[in-house]
Amino acid sequence: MPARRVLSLDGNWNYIIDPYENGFYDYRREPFDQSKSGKGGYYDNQKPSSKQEPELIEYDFDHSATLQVPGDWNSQDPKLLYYEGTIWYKKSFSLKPQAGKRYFLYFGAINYESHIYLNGKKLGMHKGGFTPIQYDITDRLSPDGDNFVVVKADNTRRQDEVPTINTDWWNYGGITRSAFIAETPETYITDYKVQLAKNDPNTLAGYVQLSGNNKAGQTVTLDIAEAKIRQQLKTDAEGKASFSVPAKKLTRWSPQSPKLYAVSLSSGSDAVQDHIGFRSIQTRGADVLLNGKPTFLRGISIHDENPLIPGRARGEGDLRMLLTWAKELGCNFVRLAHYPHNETMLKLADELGLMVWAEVPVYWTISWQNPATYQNAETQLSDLISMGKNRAGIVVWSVGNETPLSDPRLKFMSSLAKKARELDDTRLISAALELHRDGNNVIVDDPLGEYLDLTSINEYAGWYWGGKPSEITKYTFNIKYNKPVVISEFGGDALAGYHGDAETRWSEEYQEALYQNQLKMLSTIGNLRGMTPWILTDFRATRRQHPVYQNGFNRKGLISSSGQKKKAFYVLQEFYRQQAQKYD
Ligand code: GCB
Repeated sequence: MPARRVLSLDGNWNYIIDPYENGFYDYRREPFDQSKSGKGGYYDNQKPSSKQEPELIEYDFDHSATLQVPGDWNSQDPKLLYYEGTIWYKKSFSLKPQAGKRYFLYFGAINYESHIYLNGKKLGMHKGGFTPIQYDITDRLSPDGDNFVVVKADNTRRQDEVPTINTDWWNYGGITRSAFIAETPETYITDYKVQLAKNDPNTLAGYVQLSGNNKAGQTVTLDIAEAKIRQQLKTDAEGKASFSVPAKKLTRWSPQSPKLYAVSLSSGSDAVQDHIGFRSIQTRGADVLLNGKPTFLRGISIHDENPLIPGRARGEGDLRMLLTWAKELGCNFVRLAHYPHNETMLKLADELGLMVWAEVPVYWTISWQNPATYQNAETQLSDLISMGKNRAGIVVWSVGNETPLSDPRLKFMSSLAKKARELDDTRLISAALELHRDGNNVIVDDPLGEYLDLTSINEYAGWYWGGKPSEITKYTFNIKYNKPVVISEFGGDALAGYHGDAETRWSEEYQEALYQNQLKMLSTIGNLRGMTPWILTDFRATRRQHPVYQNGFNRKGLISSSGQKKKAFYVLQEFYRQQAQKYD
């Protein structure tokens, strides 16, 4: 519900570090919130009552320190840098509910498992560190206006979760994205989709969904004033109004001209506004067609991290900085790896003219055989698609990254790919695949490729295999599918300011030579239609232990953790300049 924020909950939240989960379990390890009274946990936010003898209460939010929301906890207190476990957050707020209104509590993201309580009562539990959480709290607000919300955030890594225990990024915990309360009328617009129809770029198609007691038989108005589109629709018994409107004259969104239209939807006393772009994306043989015209995806991979903090990006300024760097590199495309990024990021990409590859954290070795793990991945995928479906920039849904071949994995991944297509057949479906080698032959024949629109591989010649950068041009690619090839990763670490020759690992010159030779090698792939090298900026990664060159950072960034551009940045920039000349 970001369109109708009424009360921001961003800012200071009191917090309690609770590695033993004393605020959740009693001394017999039974959860307080499952007990008869439901009481006893930190979510009670209990205070000694003044009249009686002072009760024993062994916590006190109001005298505890504070953390900033949005923001991970790791980067806000040195003792939390490596912390994995539970932290309790509390914020008091005043809001008097008005008759005839509904109220929703919204969190952009909480990593990873969250239990959320309002005024001492549980609203629910959510898993997944990168997707929004929302509860209807209309009947839970206190009539006198004094309220408090308590969140148990737990970033413990577990094998059966999504992602699983092993990743190559920092396990930032906490309420990492904005929190707020939204207010709506009793009957309200809960969802909408306004996009060009599949295979018919001259038609706008979509729906508006109402919720609430009077959702059936209501009039809904779709208004795109600038395009002189105004339609009155009627909702069906389920509160849904679908539409299909001629849209020949709409200016198409593209990176060269990222045209967005002000779209307004209203019904009764409710109204939402959005800025939406319209474009088509398809493949034909080896080509990616944007608005019917072949394009080359000049991309870069990005984590949701501001390397200068360093920590999770905390607001629009951080996100704009990342995308401005991508534009400076000459990109028309970004891979938002390896999990759903902030909704603000998706909107900024629309505004700045960047196509987007959006991904779910099905990364490396997930528990392929566990049905709950699959369900979790599918829910995260559905939430991502739901959040991004009106964004013109998003052209690719990626269902995972570098997942090792096996039958259970193929079943899991192909089911996810089918699900993505079922939820949204107007965008391309992909996944970052692996390769295998036979001599100088690089072979791509992962059977998952059948289910995907692009052939995307992560390929680390010159870093993890293949010898020195100068040796890699001997490799040739043997790719089973006649589809556009978009190389989802290549790269190597370089410590900014460390210089050597082209064979000195960790030096800027090594990374520069690696990019030069990678681009030569990849240019021999006939179907090459894009790439998202790894990665725009250095980022924190626990696996990266070298005390001199890494120091807890993956240094494959083209920009360092202090914002310095490395030599390889300019190699890719020049290559993209040439591609833009050819295609734009
Ligand atoms: C990969 C992963 C990425 C890592 C990168 C690396 O293949 O997809 O998450 O960070 O390699 O640096 O090794």
